[in-house]
Amino acid sequence: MGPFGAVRGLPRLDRTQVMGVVNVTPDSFSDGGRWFDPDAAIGHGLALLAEGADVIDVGGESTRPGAERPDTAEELRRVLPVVRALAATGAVVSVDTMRAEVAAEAVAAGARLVNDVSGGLAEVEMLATVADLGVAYVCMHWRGHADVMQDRTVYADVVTDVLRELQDRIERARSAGVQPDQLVVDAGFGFAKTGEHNWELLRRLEELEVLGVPQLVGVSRKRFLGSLLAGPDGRPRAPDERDDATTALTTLLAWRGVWGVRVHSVRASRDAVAVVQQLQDRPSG
Ligand code: PMM
Repeated sequence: MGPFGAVRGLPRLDRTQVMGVVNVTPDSFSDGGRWFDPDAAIGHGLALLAEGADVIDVGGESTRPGAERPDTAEELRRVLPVVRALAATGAVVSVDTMRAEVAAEAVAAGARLVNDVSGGLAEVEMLATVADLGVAYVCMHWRGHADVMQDRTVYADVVTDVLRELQDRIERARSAGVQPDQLVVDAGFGFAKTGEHNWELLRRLEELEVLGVPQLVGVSRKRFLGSLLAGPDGRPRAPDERDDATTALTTLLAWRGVWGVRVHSVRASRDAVAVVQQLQDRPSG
């Protein structure tokens, strides 16, 4: 993989980008509502920036299997103050939303990247909105909202099926006017995928390179890591105790040259990226 592709409006780095997660939600699986209060969320974003985050991803909707959706007004209420405050520091801020209106308002508040886990499927207006906004766009592989996604895990071959579906999303984005340098793709780990699907995608991630688009990987604290690390009683390891495994994956992904990783524990992943960079003779940055 690599070289590390240029994405519109974002600094070009000679290494894997580290995106830090700020979930302004009452019910995310990974951090259980700790940053639901806007001031707490802003403080957490600043802490992640101090740890070396290249991008802060602010989301107001939990995508946990079975989660209920907030309405648009509530989602705006959650994310806008956080996006505004973090963008005002000069940080690169991403908004994690499936709604065109939230994307547009967040960009007006200073966001430079729209992270749409539905890849344009949740709202038809999203792709044209992103084309108009002219900002970077993460197009993720997705097969339905949280209430149904775990019923949609049938693949003939998960890698070739995800590849084909992502190709279709990219073509739709391009037809709506999204330019090639706006695009980042994401295989959507844990979204309509079993644990074995996630591992197979990770083993064969290079196959998605034919898309010719920088790739973001979001595996941090996900359930398949909890299952891998289950205790003798068979119970999955708790989400906040999955960071070491997450960092192991960051190391491997950085070694393979992925464009970016989306993680909760930023410092550990930044350190892993620095180690890889040093070993690959690309010190600095
Ligand atoms: N995962 C979650 C939310 N947003 N966005 C992208 N691009 N990729 C992901 O894998 C992804 C995402 C769900 O996890 P969280 O509770 O850690 O936010």
